[in-house]
Amino acid sequence: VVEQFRQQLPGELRVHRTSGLPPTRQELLESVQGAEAIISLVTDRIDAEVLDAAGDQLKVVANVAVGYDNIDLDAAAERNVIVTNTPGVLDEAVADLTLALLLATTRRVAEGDRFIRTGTEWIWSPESYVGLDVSAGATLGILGLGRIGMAVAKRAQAFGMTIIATGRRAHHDDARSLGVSPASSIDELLETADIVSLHCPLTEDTKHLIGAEQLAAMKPGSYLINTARGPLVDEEALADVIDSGHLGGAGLDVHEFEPATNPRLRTMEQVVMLPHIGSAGDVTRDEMASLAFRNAIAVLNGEQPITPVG
Ligand code: 8YV
Repeated sequence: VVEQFRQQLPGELRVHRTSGLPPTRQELLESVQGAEAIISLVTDRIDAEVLDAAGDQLKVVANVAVGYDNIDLDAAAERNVIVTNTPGVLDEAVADLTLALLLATTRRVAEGDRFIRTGTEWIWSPESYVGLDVSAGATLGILGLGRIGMAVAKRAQAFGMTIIATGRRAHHDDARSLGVSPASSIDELLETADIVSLHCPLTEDTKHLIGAEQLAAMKPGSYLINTARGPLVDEEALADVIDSGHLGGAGLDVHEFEPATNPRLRTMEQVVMLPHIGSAGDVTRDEMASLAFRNAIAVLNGEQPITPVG
């Protein structure tokens, strides 16, 4: 995708990720100098210091992600820098991975796989690896029903799940047609759902949205799935509640202190952890990169960006 857009760019294109690793803070500060457009990833913290290091000519930061909690929007607005994201193109891929985690935890897929890899002798038994039958009327609670949540609902509907959701969209007809009923509050959703799946953005208000109190309010034996942002969940509280036997398990694609992962959660059989691969489908990643470049090029050409933030 980078090569495809190189010729269309009005100026020079500098690529600072040749090793595959994110740039260090120093490398980031140096690499943005003089840039008119920055194409950023979630691992790049774009704050006032980075924007100032770029200089007054900077016009746009195009994030290759739907989430933009890595960017200081106020600092960008103060400097008249447009910020764009990549909504829409990754909904299906993230929803697929959400269902993968949902099934991996409830039906103990990763646990069974780990067991087989130990090489231990085993004999089939009707009791072994019994998990939650999601297709037997389990209730899925979608916390923060947006585009991705809707794609999750579409899949859950096919599984015959009862679906409840929070968020404005939960009251819309398109949600109703997917079998989604609005939950009156987060508390009601937590108390009712057999599986709670998080799909809200990370903001100051949603940090630790799921803490000790909320985890205690969840149904005994229920599951938490997070393909949104790690800091939505207080991981130590999650480890405590799984340790206590109150929750059935958790599926986490994202982590509170990425790239670090919680050492307690890592030891728990009921927990499935992935390295933030929600949108890592081959077609999806190209579409995300392409949309970010098209946003940047539009702004550089003096046109309206396709998907501005805000
Ligand atoms: C990406 C994501 O993997 O879109 C997001 O907000 O977290 C993921 O889809 C990541 O942002 C790539 O930069």
